[in-house]
Amino acid sequence: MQTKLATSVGITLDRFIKKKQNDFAFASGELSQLLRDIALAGKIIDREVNRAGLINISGAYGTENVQGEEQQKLDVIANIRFIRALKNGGEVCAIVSEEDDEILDLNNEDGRYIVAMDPLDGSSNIDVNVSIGTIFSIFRRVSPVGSKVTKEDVLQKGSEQVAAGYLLYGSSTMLVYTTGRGVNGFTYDPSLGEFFLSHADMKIPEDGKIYSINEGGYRSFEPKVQKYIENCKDKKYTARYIGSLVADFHRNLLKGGIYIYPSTEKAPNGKLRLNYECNALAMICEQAGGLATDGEKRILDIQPDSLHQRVPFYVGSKKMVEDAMS
Ligand code: AHM
Ligand code: MG
Repeated sequence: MQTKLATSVGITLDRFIKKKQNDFAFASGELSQLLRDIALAGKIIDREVNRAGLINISGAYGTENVQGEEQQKLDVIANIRFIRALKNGGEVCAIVSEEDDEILDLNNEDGRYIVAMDPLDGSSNIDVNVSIGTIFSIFRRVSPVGSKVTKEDVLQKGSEQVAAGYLLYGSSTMLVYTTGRGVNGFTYDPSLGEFFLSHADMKIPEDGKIYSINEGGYRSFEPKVQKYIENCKDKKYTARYIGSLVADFHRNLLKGGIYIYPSTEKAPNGKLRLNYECNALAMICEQAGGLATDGEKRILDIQPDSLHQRVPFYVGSKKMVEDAMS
């Protein structure tokens, strides 16, 4: 495994970003600042997530509290926090979010970047105190700076991402990201309010023994998926499924495994969204040496045609994804 805790403790995310700034093709410092904005939003969400257990005291989200104020759901709060952090940062001109039907035009025509995000994924796990995550993709706009944001800006292929990452709110909170030169993971120390480099240059094991799929849908999967599951059982692989994409992905990234959300009878394109769930994890996985496909095509090569488009998703260790495809 690639964990390099001993050598890395002490490097904060800020220092790391600064050190790596010259790696960027456009080293103006804006992308570095944007990554810092995301980390800040992550810290704020971490705080909210850790208070979620107080829900029974302060009133359930979505209901009124004792003062008669509306309690907002945690995923809505996360969305608001992220948008605010990105707006205040000033580098972003538009956001695509799972929480919003339309493109969020920040009316910042000087912003060079587009962010696609799922501010709080796996939110059905909040009430049961199970890990959840934030997923983000960063693109450079294709339209000229100083003009209105266009649909082409926000509907870019995953291969155009300049950076992508996720935050995992688990037993520790982690930020894992790539700018196309490998993957690095940072663990949050809440007592210091800092992320520290804990997983330098992450690599996914080439092969693995964990398969992650909601097997409850078995009868509605295509025969090829059913066959692959049977194959996993024949090989006595381990089944692990949290139902929280970031957590399932992160475990497989560290230990070696495959995550599958296939097409089903009810959902022929699967459940997960290309623009703000699959693209980011596909880029991270490839950068760590793994693969990501929709069953036929490389995820990063799919041209999106709508904001909330869904795709079947097979992601993980290279050999396992290749096996599943054959
Ligand atoms: P969400 O964006 O509504 O939270 O749904 C996405 C989540 C993923 O985190 C998870 O992998 C998947 O849905 C689980 O779906 P299912 O319950 O169908 O297995
Ligand atoms: Mg989601």
